[in-house]
Amino acid sequence: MVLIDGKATANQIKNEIAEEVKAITSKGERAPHLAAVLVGNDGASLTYVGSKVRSCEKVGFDSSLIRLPEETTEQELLAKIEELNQDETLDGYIVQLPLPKHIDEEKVLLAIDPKKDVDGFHPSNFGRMALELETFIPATPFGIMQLIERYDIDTQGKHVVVIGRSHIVGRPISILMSQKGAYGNATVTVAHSRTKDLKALTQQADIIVSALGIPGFVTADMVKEGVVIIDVGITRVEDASKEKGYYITGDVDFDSVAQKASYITPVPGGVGPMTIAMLLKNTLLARKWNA
Ligand code: BQF
Repeated sequence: MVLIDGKATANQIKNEIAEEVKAITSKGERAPHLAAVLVGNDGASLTYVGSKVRSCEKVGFDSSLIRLPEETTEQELLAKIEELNQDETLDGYIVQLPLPKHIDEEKVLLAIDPKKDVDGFHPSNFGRMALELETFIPATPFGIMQLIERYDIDTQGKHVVVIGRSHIVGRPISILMSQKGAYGNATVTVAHSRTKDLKALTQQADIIVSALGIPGFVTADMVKEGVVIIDVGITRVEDASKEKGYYITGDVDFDSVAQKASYITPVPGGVGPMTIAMLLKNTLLARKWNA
């Protein structure tokens, strides 16, 4: 069994990005600049944007964290987005999800200039991805593809079962893995809450990508010997004995499934850190494409 070390791979990618930043700034050009908009005070969201900002500093990017109060109206947020679209010192930005319930997420994503949409969530970027045009690939699926590539996992003609059809993970990874290419050409099944007999599907799977958010959902009896496991689930479980008052865990019953797997990603330290690294990668691409 090979443990896929997302943390080490993400650090390697960050080091590669830092080298590119040095090459840019040594020419006298400004460093890439990423901004993040956070509406409200959700604890997990604060953690996520915090690590995005810290990662920017680590690779030599400029970063801006724009915090807006929970009560911010949709109109006020759209005005801020218009401002960011016009800001020529900014290469890319993200709006941290989820947004408060009184704000229409779809409207907000549509307002982001696709050229600055480093999360790749704008419909035109999603469409470009589906059509294999140059674009920003959403950070989590981009990170999964990088792990598959850097661990040289064979996907040709393999059966991939994706559990979950979210716009951010399940749907895009299903598209990417079925595309032509060295780390594509897979046959992909997208399973979801209405899927009948999921176990019969996962038992057939060469590769399982689980993006569900239910701890321990994928158990050893559901997988075959030699399976590749990509665990995208991130659930916070309250635990007073932990320093932070919680621990994070994935969708996969790691200890039992690892015994049958050829490759497996841990949680934490698997796909999560890659998400941050690929956001930086997209910002560097924005810097290049918009120059
Ligand atoms: C790790 C996210 C759900 C909803 C909105 C490292 C992250 C997570 C885990 C991280 C996520 C999840 C992010 C680990 C960003 C991934 O060591 O396992 C990093 O920061 N993520 C987000 O910005 O918004 C989310 C999940």
